[in-house]
Amino acid sequence: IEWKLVVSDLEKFNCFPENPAVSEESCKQRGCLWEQATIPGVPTCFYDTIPQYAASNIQYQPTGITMDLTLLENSTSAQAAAAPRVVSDPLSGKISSLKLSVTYHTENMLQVKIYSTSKKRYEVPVPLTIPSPPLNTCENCLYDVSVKTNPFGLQIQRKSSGTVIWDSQLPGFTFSEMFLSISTRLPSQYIYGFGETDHSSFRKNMSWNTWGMFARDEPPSYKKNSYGVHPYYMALEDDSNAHGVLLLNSNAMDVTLQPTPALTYRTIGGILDFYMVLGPTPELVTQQYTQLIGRPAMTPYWALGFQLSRYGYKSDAEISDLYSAMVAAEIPYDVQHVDIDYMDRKLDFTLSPSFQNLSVLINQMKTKGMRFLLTLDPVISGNETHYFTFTRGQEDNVFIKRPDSNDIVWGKVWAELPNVNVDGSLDHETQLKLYRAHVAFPDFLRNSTATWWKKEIKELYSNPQEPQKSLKFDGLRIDMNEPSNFVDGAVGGCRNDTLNKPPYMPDLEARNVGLNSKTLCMESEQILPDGSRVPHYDVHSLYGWSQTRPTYEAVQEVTGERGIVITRSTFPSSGRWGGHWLGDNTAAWDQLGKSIIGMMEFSLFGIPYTGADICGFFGDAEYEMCIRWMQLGAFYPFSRNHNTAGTRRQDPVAWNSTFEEYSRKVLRVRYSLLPYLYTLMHEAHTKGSTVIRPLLQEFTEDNTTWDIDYQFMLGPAILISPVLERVIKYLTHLIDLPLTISYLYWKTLPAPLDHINLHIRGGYILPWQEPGMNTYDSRQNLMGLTVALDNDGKAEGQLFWDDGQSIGEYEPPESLHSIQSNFVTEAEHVSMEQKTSHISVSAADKKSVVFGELLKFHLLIYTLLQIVVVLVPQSCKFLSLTWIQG
Ligand code: MIG
Repeated sequence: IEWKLVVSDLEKFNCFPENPAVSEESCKQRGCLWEQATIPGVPTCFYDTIPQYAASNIQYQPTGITMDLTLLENSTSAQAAAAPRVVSDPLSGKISSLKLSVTYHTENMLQVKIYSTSKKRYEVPVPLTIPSPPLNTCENCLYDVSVKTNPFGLQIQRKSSGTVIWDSQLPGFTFSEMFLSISTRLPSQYIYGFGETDHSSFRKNMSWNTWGMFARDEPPSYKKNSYGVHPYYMALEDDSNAHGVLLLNSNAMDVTLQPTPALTYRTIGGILDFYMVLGPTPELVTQQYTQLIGRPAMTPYWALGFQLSRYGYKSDAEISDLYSAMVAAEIPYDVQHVDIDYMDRKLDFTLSPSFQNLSVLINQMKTKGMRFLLTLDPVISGNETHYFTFTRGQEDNVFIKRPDSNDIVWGKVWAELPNVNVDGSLDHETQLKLYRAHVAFPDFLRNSTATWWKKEIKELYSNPQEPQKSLKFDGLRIDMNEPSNFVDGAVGGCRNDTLNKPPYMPDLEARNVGLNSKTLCMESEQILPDGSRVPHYDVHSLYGWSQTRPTYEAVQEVTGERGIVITRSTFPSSGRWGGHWLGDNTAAWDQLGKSIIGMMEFSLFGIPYTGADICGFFGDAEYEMCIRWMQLGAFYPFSRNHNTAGTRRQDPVAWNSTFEEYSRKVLRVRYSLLPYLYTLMHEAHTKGSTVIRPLLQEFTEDNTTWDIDYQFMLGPAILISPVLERVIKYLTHLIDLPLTISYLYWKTLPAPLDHINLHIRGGYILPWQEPGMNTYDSRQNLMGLTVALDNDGKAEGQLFWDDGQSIGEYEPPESLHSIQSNFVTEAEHVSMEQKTSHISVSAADKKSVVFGELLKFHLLIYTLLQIVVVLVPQSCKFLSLTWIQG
């Protein structure tokens, strides 16, 4: 008789994640159960239920719990731990005594930290904002935590509903030197987040899917880990409450989602440090999450203008022609980018002979109100003779070196050798050999590096030797900061197999090569701000994060203005200093929809200033697709048309007059809505609210919105329904549209090629302004409010207005305060602390509303009202108010 333990598929937790085709023998050797699976993805080798750690010394305090976790002597894994390490089993070598602490930080936020006491392990150096003073009682907390001892696990419950949002009383909890794993049950099938990876839907597919996270120069493509790392998800509970969970860990990891519903984290270093926020609404979840990781940077007004870029501009003259053509076609645009083309042989802080007039061009365009963004790569060539950027970096000891040595870890990226004639027809390998320079990677975790980097940026802006070469940029784009490397590891190879090919290799693109694939050797030494030395293995995914802050500070220091930084690689809290473009997408129809999902995810990650390369980066864009993309991209917070070298031009003046007309039309809509968008960015900065808003954030009660990712909202009041497919003249899917959006609502919406469907939600007042050629112009124009009443005849809205570019408190000018206080008499409330004027129109009596002494008007129910406000150019004073009905 053979005894068989019956475990239902849903209760199987993978015991052999490194090999889905594991043999029965190897599985059993590890002490796990084996059964052939019929459903794809269900693990064949899974844990039994024998507990591996026991909790003891459990101390309950008013604001937390502490306990010891001890590896059980008789557990199979303990035997494995004692046994010699066979085939470098990642599950062997468990740490026998751990500590677990639960800290109730606020009524809606708690931390669960599992760490080792015997040996200090690496912890993520990202500063978080823990609200102080600490709680002294958790009576009003939204959550309850209980400890299960046999088997050990934690349960976290939402008090109000009793829903268990976290339950780790599951097999497989492992804490060893280079493999940490924990599983939890989830309260529902509605999980959002985890990045940066290309997802085909906003809601995560729960059918046994694994996603890897490790920063990598990898164009978005299904399931591949790309540029940034965000081990964060938001969950919707079945009754519409929402919560968020961050695993603060920067090591390479993967996460498996299974329909139980449950998830498993597997990371290969650091500790297990979770932060949970309890909402209970999705908007509150993001607000609480950004309170913890830091609120997003305030964008200048111009950064919300349309932007043009491409890789492969041949000269400054080409950009100058483009600008003239845009002006002639009267298409609004604010920001011109220059890619690495402006550099001499792609060396940071140098100027190409073909761009000798760039500085003149920048200065000229700026007199017309335009703005400029330059690209910088992190790497610095070591093959030059008089290249101060490198020599000063050497003097200041900023470059990453091999451990315990003075040898720079050399890589190869774009930078070219001196005196080579670049022949673009050569293949990548030959190019690498023949003309790519050896480059060093600055270690941005060191303060000395930040100081050096700022100085180099300053000289780019104000060139001391050749002042006529100074480039008066307004912001910087930092690329290749995963960091990307064209050789795996280093020139000359890596020297530490354990770190580059760890016992457990997460489900990553690097899987077949090693973690050093397309980046640095994992043993490369980095120095934390506290002076401690860590291998690149631990901090790899923080590289882009660590570059963003010094770059942003440099932009502000040299320009004296608010400025922006756009970074390719991000980590939780990057939004405090930068925005993010969604990377190297493709000129293909399926990418339009994916860009919406990408933006929604970065909304959750606290990085609202995002957008994809409009019309696609790789490949030649097609006419109709590019029009549809211009229409969609006109509602990206970061709205930029950009493509790669060698592809056909796709900017609005590259096609024909119809293309120009349609681009003008939709960009004029964007520009007219900029006061609203700017107010949203300010709310994101001060309150952490989302800008690109999935419908579920606003209509959480209606669970049909929980799966919608082909339409999105801009803040609470505008719904955007783009055309995402070829030759669709009518959208039919708006049947799902929540009924509260009442204006311009039909079941099917005509969608001819010149048209994108927008809805204004009843109950909201939108500030608007006549569009101009750029925001410098538009800000001088007439301003107004569009009032869309709800069914009770009420509407409310907000406007944040300041000079749009100063660093600091972002306060509206005095005059605006005083004028707006006139509204207070009848407005419901105006919150001056928030520096936001809250104009609330109350027309419950359906008669008249008096705005101070300035304005009297009747609100007609079910009518869109336009209130026209005239601003005196520059000074932001209201001159007079009139209103136009209908
Ligand atoms: O290996 O600077 O994502 O926007 O145009 C490609 C050249 C390097 C990648 C960026 C892209 C940029 C390109 N860069």
